Amino acid sequence: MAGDWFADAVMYEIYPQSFADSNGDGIGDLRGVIDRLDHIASLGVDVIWFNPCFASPFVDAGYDVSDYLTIAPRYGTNDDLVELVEAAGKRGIRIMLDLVAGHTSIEHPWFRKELHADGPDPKGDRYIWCEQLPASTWARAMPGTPAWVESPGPRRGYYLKNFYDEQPALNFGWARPGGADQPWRDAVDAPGPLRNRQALKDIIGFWLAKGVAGFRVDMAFSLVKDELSDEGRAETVSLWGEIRRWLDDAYPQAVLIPEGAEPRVGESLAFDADFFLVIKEAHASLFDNHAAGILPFQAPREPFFDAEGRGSTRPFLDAWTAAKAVDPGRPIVLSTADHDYARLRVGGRTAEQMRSALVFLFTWGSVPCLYYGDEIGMRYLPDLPNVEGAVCNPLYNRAGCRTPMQWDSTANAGFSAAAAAKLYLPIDPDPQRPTVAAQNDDPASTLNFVRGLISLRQAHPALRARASIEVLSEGYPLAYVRGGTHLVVVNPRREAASLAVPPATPLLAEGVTTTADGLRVAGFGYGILALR
Ligand code: TEU
Ligand code: CA
Repeated sequence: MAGDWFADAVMYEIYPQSFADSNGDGIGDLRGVIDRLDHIASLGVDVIWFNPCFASPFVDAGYDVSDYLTIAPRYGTNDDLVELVEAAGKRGIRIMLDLVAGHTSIEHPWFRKELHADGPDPKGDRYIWCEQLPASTWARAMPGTPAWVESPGPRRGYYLKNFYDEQPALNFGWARPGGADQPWRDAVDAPGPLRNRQALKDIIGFWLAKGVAGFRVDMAFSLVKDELSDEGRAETVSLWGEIRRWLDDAYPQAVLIPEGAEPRVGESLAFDADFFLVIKEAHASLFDNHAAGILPFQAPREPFFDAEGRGSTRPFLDAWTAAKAVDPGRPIVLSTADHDYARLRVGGRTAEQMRSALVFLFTWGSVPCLYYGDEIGMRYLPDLPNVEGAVCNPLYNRAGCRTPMQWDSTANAGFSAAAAAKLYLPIDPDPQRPTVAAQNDDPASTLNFVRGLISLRQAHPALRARASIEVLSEGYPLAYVRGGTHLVVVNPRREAASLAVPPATPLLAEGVTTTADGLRVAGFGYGILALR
């Protein structure tokens, strides 16, 4: 099947601002990544996904694109990207980019042109405009603010946004601005939507031709707008279907992974049912980190990885089952964390506690995605300034999971030669902060634990995404059999637990002892075992 390589992959997410600054301007860049490829290769990962690195005014950290075909000058040039693709390729690592499909920046020339026009473009509007506020309020607009934004002019009226006001929604077709009894305002094959559809293919093709392996697709569900019925959703799915067929033909190895189309733990699955259909046409789907029940943030319940053992795996297992029902063969990406939420090391979580979470993330039947810095246990920093749209939600500051990578004990933790005050975001001020250099030579470090886990996974196909999962115990401890041959147990709470399991030989374990009829797993213990 097209894009088949992906099912066996381990991903690594790089937030480009914060990885490595090669020219001392205080912001990470592509040359910095090229210089650090040996570290990434040492992890054993197969593919790097970058958050958007295209020209942008960076109101939302680059998720507000002003030119899809040009690397942002702060990160380098298109040639640097090609050099990165080649240098990574030599180490067996592919490069994936982030496709912001549903909206642009207000500074994109497409938007500037429509803003400065007297009225609709005779060739079809690329954005969604209305003269009077429609009855529908588009309740799903993010981040919880009105979806229609009053035009600053000269053009009068309102435009529809996708996220921040500075991110106008692209027009892929939109329905019934006046209410359910009104006709579609722009069918999906109206001139504006057709122009955007072609542009989307052109952008995808442009980067794939440069050797990129695929895209994580930002808000893939958001293309066709109709909050009043499932219709817009169905139209969005068929639009992705068209792109998928074109891709299978032109670039059969390329993958598209939509974000935001997965069932969300804590939200009703009925609500999600039509929502995640978008993944029908994709190569994989992406569960966000708290979907794993790992992180305390935004979960309306205690996470499963809780020292007191107050959580449950049930919401996660339900969401997993629902997503798998759409297509059992399609891989699901589970991340240690990402640029939108907390880190794996949040609150008081210790290295010991992180290890059981990491065992779960790297042996569940998913494609793991390691968020840069999680391999050394960088912590989530509360109370950081609101940089580049980090605060989008009164509950939460995204800057805390976006701080610069901690390489060594030199100035700025080796991230940048700039004066500390010039850094895009501050380095974790904790003098005990973990670094790559310190952990490299420590066999007991989180870094070497992650390396060991990835190499174990690569050595045993039963631990990878394609092999079956049979859950033996869904509470504390969590226990499951992979591929009929490997047993995994994780006990993320403080209290020890026992369970009856078939005889097995440990491959990697901590705090696991054999009892008459099974295993005793100490608090925070884990084991990956070969069934005998
Ligand atoms: O996020 C979309 C999304 O679903 C957000 O609501 C997410 O849940 C939120 O950031 C939680 O704090 C994507 C990107 O991941 C995000 O960084 C962008 O800001 C957003 O799209 C707009 O492009
Ligand atoms: Ca730089």
